[in-house]
Amino acid sequence: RPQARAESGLTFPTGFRWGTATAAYQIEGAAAEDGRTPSIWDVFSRTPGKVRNGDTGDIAADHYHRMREDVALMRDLGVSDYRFSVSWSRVQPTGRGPAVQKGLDFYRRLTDELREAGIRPVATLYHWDLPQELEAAGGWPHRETAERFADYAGLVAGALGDRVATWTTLNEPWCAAYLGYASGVHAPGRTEPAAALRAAHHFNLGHGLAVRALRAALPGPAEVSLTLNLHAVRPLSGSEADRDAARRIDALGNRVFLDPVFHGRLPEDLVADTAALTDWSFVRDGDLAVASEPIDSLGINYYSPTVVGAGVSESPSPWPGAEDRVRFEPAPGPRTAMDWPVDPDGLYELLVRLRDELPHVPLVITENGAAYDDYADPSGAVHDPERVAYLHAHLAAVHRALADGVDVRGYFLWSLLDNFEWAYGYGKRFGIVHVDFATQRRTPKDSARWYARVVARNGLAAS
Ligand code: PNW
Repeated sequence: RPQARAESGLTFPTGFRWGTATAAYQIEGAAAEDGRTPSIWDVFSRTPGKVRNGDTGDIAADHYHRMREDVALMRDLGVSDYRFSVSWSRVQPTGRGPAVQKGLDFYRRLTDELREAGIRPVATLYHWDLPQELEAAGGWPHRETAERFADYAGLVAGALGDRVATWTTLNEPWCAAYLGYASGVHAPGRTEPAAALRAAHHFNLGHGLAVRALRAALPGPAEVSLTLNLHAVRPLSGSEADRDAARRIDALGNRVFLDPVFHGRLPEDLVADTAALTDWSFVRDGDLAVASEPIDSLGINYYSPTVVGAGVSESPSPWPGAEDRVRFEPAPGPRTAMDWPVDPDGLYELLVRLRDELPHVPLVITENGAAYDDYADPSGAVHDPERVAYLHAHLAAVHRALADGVDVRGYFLWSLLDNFEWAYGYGKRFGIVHVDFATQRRTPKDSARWYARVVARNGLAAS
């Protein structure tokens, strides 16, 4: 598929999808408008001490009221696709029962606007904002949440089915299960490692049930997908102990989702590693057949690799059962403002692994990007040279993977706008468009102009 490496730079395959990505709670604001009720992130962010600076998504980037302006920004970028998420609390406030028409109307207007701009809508059904009433009933460790998620998926597909090009069930169930229920740094802030493993299973189950609900409700064939933040796991050394640490993290971070979803099985080593926490009896007959309902592509979010060795890590840990076995070492080299290492080889390694393990599954990079402080000059122009360098290096890694036969269909840059960066609040800026949160003024950064040129030439200029 990739074209020859031309002297003029790196050209991507014809039809490669270039997009930007956002998520509802991070940009929409309007937290109490048109019938929306609190999600776990509203409750968590209003709990003192949970989010830096006490920031909440109450207003965020006010996208709910500035949607047309934001689509116009994407039209100027020239992107082919836009990945957004649907706020469950906006369309089905209690997580049960009928839809709120005004909530659905927002996404109708958004998808209308996108189609008029010639941009394919890519909708994620769950980007972490569980209706609080479902958390009160037990949240994702509770099996019923998976069933309610499937109902909600069917309801949204019934309303928007004719206007969404790609449906993604879940965004990063690793974060939602382990950061939400084990380390507690994300909503709902619980620190119960056994419950986090139950949550991981119910995410797999909910995904499969939602795939079935989508297929049943959609008017025609559509692309149905799942987005995982897979970990490019590297052992610190070739020692048996370090390699075993890497195997554990690969099981807990990657195969816990990949095996049920693509092979209809649980990793045996994962079950053994976590035996002190659970006997996995919450996995019922037939669940893994549901979880492995066929899908059309796999979305991958990549930011940094994960380097591990034998040792111990902090508690509460986002890795259930691995606290006293595994230590995490930052990869060497430069870091972003999140303190995450810049390591594009990790993305290449991950893509090649997936080519070998899932040769028939088309891949899409559904998130990649970086937080950096940016600099406004006296004219008001916003400069972010480190972000441009980060993006260039990661796209070069994607191109290298394409050249090595990995079936990558598209790339979505995280993120279109500076936004509510979860536990970090508004202090970390991932946008290629700067947002002044006091005035909601949008200013495209240098990286936005750079990305528009990438999209226009379908590739990278010689560096
Ligand atoms: C992803 N971690 O989150 C999310 O999908 C986005 O909503 C988010 O803004 C983006 O990446 C940047 O953070 C992650 O701790 C949050 O490993 C935390 C982790 C990974 C991904």
